[in-house]
Formats: sequence, structure tokens, C-alpha cells
Amino acid sequence: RPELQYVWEEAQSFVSNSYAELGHSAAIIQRRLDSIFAELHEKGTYAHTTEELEYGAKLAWRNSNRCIGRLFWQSLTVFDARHLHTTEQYVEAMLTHIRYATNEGRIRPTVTIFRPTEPGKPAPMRILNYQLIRYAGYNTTTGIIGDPHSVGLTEQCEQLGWKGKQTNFDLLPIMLQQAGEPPQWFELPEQDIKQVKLRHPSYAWFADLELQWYGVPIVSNMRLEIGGISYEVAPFNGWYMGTEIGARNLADTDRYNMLPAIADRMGLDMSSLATLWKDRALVELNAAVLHSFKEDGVSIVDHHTAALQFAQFEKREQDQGRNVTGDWTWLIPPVSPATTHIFHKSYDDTYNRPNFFYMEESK
Ligand code: HEM
Ligand code: NRG
Repeated sequence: RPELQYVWEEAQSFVSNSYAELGHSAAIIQRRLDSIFAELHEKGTYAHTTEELEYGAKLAWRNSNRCIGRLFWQSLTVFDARHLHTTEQYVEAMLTHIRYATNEGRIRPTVTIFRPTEPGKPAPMRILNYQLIRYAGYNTTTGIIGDPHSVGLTEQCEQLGWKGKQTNFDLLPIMLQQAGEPPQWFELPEQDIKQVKLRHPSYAWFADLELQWYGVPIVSNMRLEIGGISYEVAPFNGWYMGTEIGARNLADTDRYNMLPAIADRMGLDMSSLATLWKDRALVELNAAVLHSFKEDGVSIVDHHTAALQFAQFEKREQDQGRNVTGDWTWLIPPVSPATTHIFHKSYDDTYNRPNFFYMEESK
């Protein structure tokens, strides 16, 4: 079977590389590969040991070319949820993930790994959300309320009977779809979701904009591949880099588009682009994000510190004799990129495995 050929090849390279990094002997590696070979032929798939699952997930983070946060790859907490079946069990495990990762604001990088897809078979469960925590978006006759990025998923939820409050920051429910069944939605318990109201260290009026963001980014639509095995539901989180919120989510014209309102309150001359009113507003919005998260004790990193941490990661990898791969277009921060070392060098964008991969459309 050709799909098993792929799994077998990937299993061999994963087991030999990771077992060697973990200090296992050649004999142990050979024994494990023999057992995987037998299991593949008997069952058409193989099950990772706890150690393989945990180290494989860490390697997937270490290999994530677009991630500037990789210095901390070894500190990832891995929850093994492979034994769960029902949508209710999945939701419970996701809420456990949210509570553990949030940790009252001292965010812990975490991944929860659900049942894998057997080679050549359909996925047992799909999650439709881009992130476990995300704000709804409504297309109304007077414009979009909430996050324009979420309009598609929000409509799907509404078609299944979900109804939001129509504020700019309604939490979307978790949408799960068991193979062969329609999707089901599950409301997030508000009290478990850490959110930060934005204010500015020196502009008192900033709070009147009534902006906020959630504390923990938990990407839930990527496929985790370890040793040829695909985990389609494997939500992972770290903490935010401030610019993700301040320079993209709240600033992009096709997202919350807040720069004109902020520049206006700042009293900037907006009669010409050349006054750099967008840049000035952008910096203050980003300052407000970092200030508010910090004051509320919610982990966040500014892009300068993140770049220094990434430089440390690069050095450590080099010292271990490993080639660092990266995607320059994603690694550079969207604010003042040329102030970081990343801007001034190039990266090898080879995708090593284990890694996280995109699947088809989800919002
Ligand atoms: C992408 C930072 C933890 C895997 C990113 C991006 C940033 C970032 C800024 C670019 C996002 C964008 O432009 O939309 C961080 C920080 C972390 C962290 C500060 C703090 C610990 C993690 C963890 C994992 C991970 C724990 C997985 C275990 C990824 C992946 C991407 C990414 C796969 C690419 C996402 C995509 O292609 O859409 N990270 N990250 N990161 N990160 Fe991290
Ligand atoms: N830009 C997205 C989040 C993408 C992942 N970013 C992280 N990942 N920091 C946003 O919501 O703004 N992480 O695992 O920490």
C-alpha cells in the first residue's frame, strides 16, 4: 500500500533522529523500528509512544519556519487526548487546555493531541475554528460588526442556531464535526476566557475606544504530522507577540481598522499620508497592547525582545550542529522590521518534519 510506504519512510527518519537526540542507543532504535514495521503491516497504522508524541510535538514547533517564538520549544506541555471519541469529550479536553494554558495569565505553551487519522481513511473529527478563542464577525447593512476574519464561520454557527450578542467582541463557540455528521457548536464559558481591555500608558481617552483582545492564541486548524502520522486536531498555543494584535488584528484595514480613529483622537494631521499619521497611530496602539497585557499580568512579548530570543534560538541550534530553517517573510515583525537582526539576513525555508501544516479552508 503506497500510503503505508510513506508512513514507513517518515517513521524511520523520525524515530532515528528523535531517538538519537534523546540519547537512545542504536539497538533501541532498531528494536522500535522493527515493532513499528510489524504494527504497520498488521493494523495499517502505528501508535506513538508517549515519549514519541511529546518529543514529536516539540520538534514540530522547533521546525515551524514562520514562528519567531521557537527558543522555548523544549518547554511545550503536551496533552495526550488520543483516547477520546465524542464531541463532548473533545470539548472538555479543549476547555482543560484553555484553563491550563491560561494559568491566570502566566501562559504555558501547550498542545492537545487528539486521535490521529488512519492512513488512507477520513479524519474521525474536524474542528472548524481557526483558533479556539476568536471573536465573531457579522455582515450587516451598515457594515461589519466584530472581526471581519470570522464572518464565514459566524454565519455557519448562525445557520446551526447559534446567536451572538452582536458586539464587536463576541466569543465564537467551538465548532466540531464528527465524521459523517453535521457540525455541532459548544459555547465557551466566559469565566475561563482571559481577556484584556486596552488602555494606554499616557492617553486616558484610549480606553474610550473600548478595544480588547483575548489573552491566549490557540491555533486549532493546523495538521500536526509526526513520523508520517497525521493529527488533524491538535490545537497549540504560546503567548502573543504584541504586533499580532496591535499591528494586524486591530490595525489591518480588512480587520478592526482602528488607525483612523486613533489618529483622530491623537489630533494628528491626516490631510496627507506624508505626515506619517498611520505610523504614529500604529506605534501608540502597539504600546497600549503591551502596556495593558503587562499590567493585567498576561504573558506577551514585544517584537524587539522576541527577535533577541529568536537570535538566541538560532545560536543554540547552530551550537547543536543543526541548520535553522525559517520563512523570512513571516519572521520579520510587521512594525519596524529593519530594527531586528532578522531583517538583515536570509533564511532557508525548507520544511522539515515533524511540522504543522495547513489544511483546507477554516475560519
Ligand atoms: C507563527 C510567535 C509559540 C507554532 C507565529 C507567529 C508569531 C509567533 C508572531 C506569526 C503569526 C502571524 O503572523 O500570524 C510565537 C510566540 C510564542 C509562540 C511569541 C510563544 C511561546 C508557538 C507554539 C507553537 C507555535 C507553542 C506550536 C507548538 C507556530 C506555527 C506558526 C507560528 C505553526 C505558523 C502559523 C501559520 O502558518 O499560520 N508564532 N509563537 N508557536 N507559530 Fe509561534
Ligand atoms: N496571528 C494570529 C496568531 C497566530 C499564532 N501566533 C502565536 N502562536 N503567537 C493572531 O491571532 O493574531 N502561538 O502559538 O503563540
